[in-house]
Amino acid sequence: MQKKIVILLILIMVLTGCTKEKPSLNIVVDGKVEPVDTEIIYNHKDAIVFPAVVRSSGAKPVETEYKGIELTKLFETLNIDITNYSKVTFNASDGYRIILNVEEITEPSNVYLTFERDGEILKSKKEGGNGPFQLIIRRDPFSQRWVKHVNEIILQ
Ligand SMILES: Nc1nc2c(c(=O)[nH]1)N[C@H]1C(S)=C(S)[C@@H](COP(=O)(O)O)O[C@H]1N2
Ligand SMILES: [Mo]
Repeated sequence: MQKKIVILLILIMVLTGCTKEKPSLNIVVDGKVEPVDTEIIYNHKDAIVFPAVVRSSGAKPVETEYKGIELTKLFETLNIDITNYSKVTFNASDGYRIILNVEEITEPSNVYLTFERDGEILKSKKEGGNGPFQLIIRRDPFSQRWVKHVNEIILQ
């Protein structure tokens, strides 16, 4: 009887472990797909917390705090010189996509890749969240271009 319970518990642990996807992000530079070590994002020394007003359809605007890394700083860490490019495409796992000019990204304190909201790691789409990574454009008060579930960044 006890043995059965132990086996059942192990089975549950294995199954839940398998269904929980690891956050992933790819950067495409010069046509080459480079997976980003997500620990670089989570542990970045320049990650900051900033206030943001979230406007989600069918809900009142909510004042929140996001934590994230300014995109220019992430590119610096990855040794990518963004000034060699003109456009950056952000793709999300649900097919959503936006394209930004490099000038908009290099505007100081504007474009952030975020991973925490109000002190909690962003949940994936599957878990009902906006994450695991969400692009936030702080100078864009309407959040159409705040890309939820970003999983690919293409430099062109
Ligand atoms: N991945 C993804 N990001 C997205 C969207 C989307 O459909 N998918 N919708 C955009 C729009 S139009 C708005 S207003 C905000 C908020 O979307 P929500 O109302 O679905 O929360 O997210 C933006 N980012
Ligand atoms: Mo929207």
